[in-house]
Amino acid sequence: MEKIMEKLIITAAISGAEVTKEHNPAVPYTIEECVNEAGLAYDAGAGIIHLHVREDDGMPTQDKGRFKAAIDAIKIRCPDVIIQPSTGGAVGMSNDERLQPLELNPEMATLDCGTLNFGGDEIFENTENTIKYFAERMNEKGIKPELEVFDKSMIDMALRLHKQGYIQSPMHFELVMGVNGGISGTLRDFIFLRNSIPADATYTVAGVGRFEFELAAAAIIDGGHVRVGFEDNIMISKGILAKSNGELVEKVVRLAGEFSREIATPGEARKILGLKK
Ligand code: KMH
Ligand code: ZN
Repeated sequence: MEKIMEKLIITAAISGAEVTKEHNPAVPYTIEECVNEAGLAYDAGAGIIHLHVREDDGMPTQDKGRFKAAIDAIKIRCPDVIIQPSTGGAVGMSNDERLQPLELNPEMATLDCGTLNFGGDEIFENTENTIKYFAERMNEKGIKPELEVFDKSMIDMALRLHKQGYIQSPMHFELVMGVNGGISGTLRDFIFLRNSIPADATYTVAGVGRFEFELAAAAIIDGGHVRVGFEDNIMISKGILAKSNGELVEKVVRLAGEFSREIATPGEARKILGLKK
């Protein structure tokens, strides 16, 4: 029997912690720039804003006050959008530093499910105990984790922690593919990952760099969900910088239209993901 496809949830990862204005001048640093980029992505069809924040000079921070300022301002511009703060932060931050945005009681937040090389000498560290600690903090507050996996082993870790009661069903995975140090962004590996998650789980795919739109198309066809944004990719097409996160979201909306996949509003995204609000 043919599976009924849910509407497509588009997440915009508007800034990240690694990409800078030197890579693309439209990468947002100030609160005003964040609001503008979130707003353009929302207008184009994004239901979720995956949020990292920075100081005005571009330095990544997990400061609770800075997150509050950004979230409050984004909510004025995009009243119903789902704001999903990062608990990954930037490489080298301590666990408690990374966890600060949870104090603001967001509906969702990322939960990174393993350690990986992050290019050069950088290691993005998430030990088993760190993942358990983060999951417990989210459970206490009823915050839905988006399970960020950069490799197949991280899906296995999430499934083990699910069995142990740290992570509840239905699980929602973020398949981040093409990071230097993680799984590749090939179609073969996409199929491998998506076939490795439970049948009642949902997923969003985030293809890094040139993989962004190929994997978006694959997820649109497969019934999955899509993340785009400057955190993952700064190009609208080969050699051409995207003018905004909104332009990246518009391209996903066009692709979805070609396959008659409707776009979920934030309210519909909440229902699909089982968010409480
Ligand atoms: N910036 C990376 C080290 C997340 O948002 O949870 C971690 C990251 C994952 O971006
Ligand atoms: Zn992130």
